[in-house]
Amino acid sequence: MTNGIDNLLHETRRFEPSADFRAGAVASEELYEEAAADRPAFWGKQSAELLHWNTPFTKTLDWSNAPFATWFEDGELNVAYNCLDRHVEAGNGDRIALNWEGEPGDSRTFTYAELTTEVKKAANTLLDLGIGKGDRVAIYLPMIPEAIISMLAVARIGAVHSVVFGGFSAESLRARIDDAAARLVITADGGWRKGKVSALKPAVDAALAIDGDGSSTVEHVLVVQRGNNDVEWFEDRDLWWHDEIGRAEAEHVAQPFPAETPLFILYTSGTTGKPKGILHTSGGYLTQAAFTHRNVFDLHPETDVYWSTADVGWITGHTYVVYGPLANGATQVIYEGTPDAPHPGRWWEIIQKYKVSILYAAPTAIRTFMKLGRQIPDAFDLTSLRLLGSVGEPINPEAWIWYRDVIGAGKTPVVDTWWQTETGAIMVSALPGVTTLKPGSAQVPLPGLHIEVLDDAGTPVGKNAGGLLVVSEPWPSMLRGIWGDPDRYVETYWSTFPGKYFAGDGARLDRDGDIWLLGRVDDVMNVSGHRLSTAEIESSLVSHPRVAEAAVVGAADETTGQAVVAFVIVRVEQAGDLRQEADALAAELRAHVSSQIGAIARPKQVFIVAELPKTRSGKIMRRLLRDLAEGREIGDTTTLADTQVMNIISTNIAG
Ligand code: 6R9
Repeated sequence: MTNGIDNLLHETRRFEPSADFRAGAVASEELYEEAAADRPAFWGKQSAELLHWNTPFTKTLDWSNAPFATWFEDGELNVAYNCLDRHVEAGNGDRIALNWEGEPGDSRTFTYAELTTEVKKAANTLLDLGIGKGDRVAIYLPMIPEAIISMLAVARIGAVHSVVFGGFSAESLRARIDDAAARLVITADGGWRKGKVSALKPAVDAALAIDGDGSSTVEHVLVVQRGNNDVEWFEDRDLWWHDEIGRAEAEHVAQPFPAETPLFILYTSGTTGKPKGILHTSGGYLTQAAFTHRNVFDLHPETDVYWSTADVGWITGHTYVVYGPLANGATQVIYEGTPDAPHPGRWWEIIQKYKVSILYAAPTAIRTFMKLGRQIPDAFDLTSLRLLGSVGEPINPEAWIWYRDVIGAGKTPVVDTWWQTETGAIMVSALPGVTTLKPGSAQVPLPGLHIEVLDDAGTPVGKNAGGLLVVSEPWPSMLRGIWGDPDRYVETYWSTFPGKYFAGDGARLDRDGDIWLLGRVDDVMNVSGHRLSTAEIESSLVSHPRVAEAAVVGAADETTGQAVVAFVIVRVEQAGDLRQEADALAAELRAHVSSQIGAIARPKQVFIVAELPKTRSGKIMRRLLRDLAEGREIGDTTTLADTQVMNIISTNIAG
């Protein structure tokens, strides 16, 4: 047995593109050939075709100061103009840009012309507040149109946004404000979540009061009225969005900026230490955002209705809610609230209402819906869907199949897209209409990218072997650094394998050379000297008909080094009387894994639980489960979406 992933690699289901899909597909086989001939030239061609450059670039990649890259350096463009005005000028001003759905059921629609006007007014407001090129603006908003308007307004004037997810605490917000020295915070009184208003402004007030002497870099707080909850008001600092926008000029001419102008900072947690401010710039980022959004999602902007369920607080919200779709002139849906408010069919109701044709969501959501049962989506008309995407974690083959069968009527392609905050845009994915799909595998690097799997010595592993995922050549939307910390950038990403970008993910190539992601390398277990991946055992558990979701950790074990410990959520429709049967089910699941993968992978313990600890972006925090499995005090839970979850799990296990 080699390294344990064989179970996943024995997945034999294959889905060829249908003739219809192939005939109408945006992507084509030729893209790979073209890109292979000359990568930088390929990206230059894509950029010139997909974007409007006020000053065309004459250079593509400059890697002479590696690992600090520039792309299209002597070109000039305006990112917001590319996402807005040019569509209006091309005669598409009446096309809907945003269909926004509030959690309580209110809705707002913006055409491209209307969105352009709103962004112009917001840009003028920022200028009136003294914000200019290079200044940092923190955005701490719910999923409301103003979040997108703010980001584009900041981009339009050459300033830099730092979006902080609305679920983060005052402390986290303050740390991010300080690190970027933000001059302005854009927030809301509150937003709707799980059926009630969740206040936001108090967190901003608290964040700015943390040092007690008001000495933060923030000069103003611009407040959108959304929750209508009472808020404290600081006269010389706070301004209502509607007052300022109400008196702003509606005309603003976008000025071009050099391609390497910083566009945004987005903080992401490292394994240890303070969050890293990942820096992205303009021309290269927008090129790959637009290219991937068009080709991976097979976007036909005249007819498609696209919905990415991500919050703008995450990279997926930046690239695939704001910049990619709008650069491509897409019509999209955005939704303020949680999937279960006010009822568990809310997502499917939204798809039915807006006739969504392309859905981009996370495996954690899909597995949650699996757990609730297909009767919920089956009650809605989902026939408008023609393409499904997945991002954020490995998607187990069973969840992939469920997604295609239940949500996609057994017909839609499912694209599993691997990428990171740092990569800025999708890196590994099938191309719909071109690639034969394999459930559970992210499959192939996109055209124009060079991705390898290396062993510890830095040698490419070849087919049918596992190792570490690297990006071997610079790419247009790559991070340009860590804000204020160039050494940490070099150390974190470029020193494991000199000259190559170390992603921190384990991966394996199958017999065809397709890529299977195995999770972060810190999730790899070592049981009696065998390397086992959490993803593989989790997939085996999820393939059991009674299991909806599973998380596996390696817990320290005196004899085997580590032992496999599994936490399992049972499907609701098959729950039965769990109290009585938990032991029997645990035994059955241990045997199931053993027969599917081998005795070495058999979990030492299986706990049936009601919840799993997840970050706000839906990634399972295995570190906390490891604490539990090893009988330690549970570590820092502040980044959990629901900080009570660990108590619930501890109680489940004790009971
Ligand atoms: C886009 C995003 C990045 C980490 C990444 C990996 C995991 C993302 C994945 C995936 C397997 C996929 N990840 N997509 N693992 N298959 N399709 O999620 O960015 O929040 O920075 O997380 O997420 O472990 O390294 P980010």
